Amino acid sequence: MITDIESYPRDLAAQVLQGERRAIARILSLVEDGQPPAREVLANLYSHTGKAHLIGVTGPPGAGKSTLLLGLAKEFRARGKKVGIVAVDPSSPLSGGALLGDRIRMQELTADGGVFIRSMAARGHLGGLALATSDAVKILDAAGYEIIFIETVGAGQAEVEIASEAHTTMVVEAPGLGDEIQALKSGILEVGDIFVVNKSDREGAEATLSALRFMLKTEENRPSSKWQPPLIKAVATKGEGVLEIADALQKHLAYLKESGEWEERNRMRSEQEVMRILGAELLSRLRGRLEGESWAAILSQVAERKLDPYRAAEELLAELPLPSE
Ligand SMILES: Nc1nc2c(ncn2[C@@H]2O[C@H](COP(=O)(O)OP(=O)(O)OP(=O)(O)O)[C@@H](O)[C@H]2O)c(=O)[nH]1
Ligand SMILES: [Mg+2]
Repeated sequence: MITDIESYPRDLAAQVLQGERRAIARILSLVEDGQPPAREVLANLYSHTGKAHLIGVTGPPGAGKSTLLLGLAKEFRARGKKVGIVAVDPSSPLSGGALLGDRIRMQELTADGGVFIRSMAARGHLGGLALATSDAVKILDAAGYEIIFIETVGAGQAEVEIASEAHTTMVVEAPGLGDEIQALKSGILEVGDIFVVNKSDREGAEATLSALRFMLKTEENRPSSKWQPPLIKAVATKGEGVLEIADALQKHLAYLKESGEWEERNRMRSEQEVMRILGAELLSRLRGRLEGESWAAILSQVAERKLDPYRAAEELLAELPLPSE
């Protein structure tokens, strides 16, 4: 029982470090709601993070990402790893929307405590979903989950950003999504480390495979890296391809460590995170300084075309005690 308010964040952090599931769930909710004690707890956990292999999983809605992740979680359990899954604002949340069969499989998986699955929203988090997600990942990392999957839907800018937070990015495609593949070109192709064509039991799988293979061969789509992203065929519902994907993930981890990219990606992630927090904090403090009315007044002047947005930003910035440029 926790009674002392002062020591609450420390106690909660200690329980998370022990891997206590109820404490993990509690702090995850505090993070989502943007509750102040969350920062205290995170501060106590931070030095214990940095061990987990973070894997971003992205792709169009319904491609089979969640189904694939349940299979991968089971496979990595068999390989002796603890697995965390964070589903970011999913259109079909793992808990509520998942099919009955999936729910039963989920319960089997999480029963021994070796798998932790959580859907994230960002109800009150200052920095939005991206920051809430990286907080959630840190919590699971500190709690001893060695492999953490971060599932995002789509291939837009936000998803690319969240995916690039990870050490390894896995792109899951499915047949019959020709237009999606075109959209892939614009971002995810550059950040993808492993490509999966799921639903290979469906018509059109070969066409999707060769389209992707062709795009991956086109050198200008890829950054200069020694890693050649594998393209793997899968049928998540039958567990086909899961072994190959698990092997590819472990191979990529080994590559990152050997090449020094592990440290490089970690440094980049830390920098991005601090910048995000700084941006969110500055904005929130600025809003706190201004009367609600003057903020609204300036914004309506912009809407009425009486003030241009750059000058509006200048006027708002003038409220902060910073030397202006
Ligand atoms: N035929 C076939 N169906 C599959 C396969 N993998 C998944 N499905 C089905 O496709 C549907 C969507 O699967 P999910 O795993 O929820 O897909 P998702 O990408 O996580 O979906 P969102 O999170 O909503 O974007 C479910 O009905 C799955 O049973 C597959 O390999 N073959
Ligand atoms: Mg899903």
